[in-house]
Amino acid sequence: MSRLVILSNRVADLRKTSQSGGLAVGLADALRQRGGVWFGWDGETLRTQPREATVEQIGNVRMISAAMTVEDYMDYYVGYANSVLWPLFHYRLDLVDFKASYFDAYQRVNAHFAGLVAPYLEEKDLIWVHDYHFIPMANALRRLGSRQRMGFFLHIPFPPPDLLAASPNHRFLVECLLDYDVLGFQTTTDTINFRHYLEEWGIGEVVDDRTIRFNGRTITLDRYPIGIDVDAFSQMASEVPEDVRIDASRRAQLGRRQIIGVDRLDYSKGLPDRFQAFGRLLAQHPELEKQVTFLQIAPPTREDVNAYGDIRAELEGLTGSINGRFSDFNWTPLRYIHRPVPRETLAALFRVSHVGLVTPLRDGMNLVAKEFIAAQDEEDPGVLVLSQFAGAAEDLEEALIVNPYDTDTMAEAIHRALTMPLTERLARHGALLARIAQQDTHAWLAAFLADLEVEGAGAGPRRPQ
Ligand code: GDG
Repeated sequence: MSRLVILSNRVADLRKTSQSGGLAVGLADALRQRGGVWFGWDGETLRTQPREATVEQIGNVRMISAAMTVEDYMDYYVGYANSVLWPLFHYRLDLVDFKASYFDAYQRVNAHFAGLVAPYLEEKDLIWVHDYHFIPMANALRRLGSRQRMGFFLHIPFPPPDLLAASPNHRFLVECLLDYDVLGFQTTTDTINFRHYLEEWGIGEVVDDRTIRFNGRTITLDRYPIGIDVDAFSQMASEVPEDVRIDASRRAQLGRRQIIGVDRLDYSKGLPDRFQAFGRLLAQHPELEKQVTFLQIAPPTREDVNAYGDIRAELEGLTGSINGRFSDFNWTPLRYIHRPVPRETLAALFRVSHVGLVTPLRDGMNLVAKEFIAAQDEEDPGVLVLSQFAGAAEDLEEALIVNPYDTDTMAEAIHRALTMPLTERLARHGALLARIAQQDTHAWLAAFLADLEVEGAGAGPRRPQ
């Protein structure tokens, strides 16, 4: 079995992966099984560029992490990655800030990181690059002479050709993606968008749904829907901590049901529209007074990007106006937590909630949707309300699927979820649970690595260096 080399924006702490998300655990397991390297940014910014990365050997895995300069952080991480690619790939051209200095930094940092990791690569390694921060990584490594098989997985959506074409660097980005041997997307829609782009711009040759020829090489392209470790998460959710249990039983005594939302505070997650839908629900259904509460957990992220400050101010305003209008001395309808919550608490909160709201305006997959399903009590499950624009909606069709821009209909879907009879809840939840168990994190890893490992595929002549 070949060694595995993973490159991702951040590396997880291999000694503490039980505390992190399922993705980190899954990748760490795959690394331990095969041995290899995990490379990423260490989260530090420095005044000057350190020449070397920090290397730590943990069992058969070498963890390599590197700092970046303040300038690179501002132009590459805050700039190109999160003020150009993130909004562009989430269909938000209005928020994109194209700057030549951002694009320069993107290429510079990828080349620099490639130089740091290259000395640790072995000839037979499989190299797996993750996400939009590192699109040019294969190109940068190939320039340094790396000939290993390389795969790329995009965790976020791939936009339609016309949207992508708004970027001055669209051709560069796509040609960099074609430097990989395996290209993985979350959904069928993403793979269609990618193939359409190639056809419209006359780049390469689309041989069939899974195969592209480019510069004499063969590239495998597919959807690999990411999942969670269903058993581990439902086990965690069933161990409800004391404070969550007390809170839930107090609510039960009052006959009050809980709606829950958990998202990084990101404009792609559709939080203002969701808050408005909750306000609409209370206005349209006065009988719900004191019968329902909505708990939104939205920890801060990427606070150095301007658009994230705007969304925070908007949500604080909406929370105040909804609570000001509907609260009573013994009822606060909307509780909004702008801090991270421990994973164990989250899992238990999902379990004691009756409705899960996952209503992004655009999302690669959305793991919260899958975590909510896994956390439910199988005999008395809650209901998932899911945006049609989350990648997860492609497979989770038994959720109540909503258009997050349509607040009236979203409010009605929440009402339907709150009043759904047990038999319907059981039928929907059973189907959803089976689906997420089938498409779990192990299936995702196995499918991607099987394509990356295929002997001979993509081994045609490389692009001239
Ligand atoms: C990207 C793509 C794709 C959230 N708040 C807390 C917390 N979380 C955890 C959730 C979940 C994870 O963070 C978020 O994952 P999502 O998939 O929902 O969204 P992104 O962060 O945007 O992830 C997405 C994903 O990559 C994987 O490919 O699905 O589409 O955008 O696990 O539970 N965890 C803790 N405290 C919090 O307050 N502990």
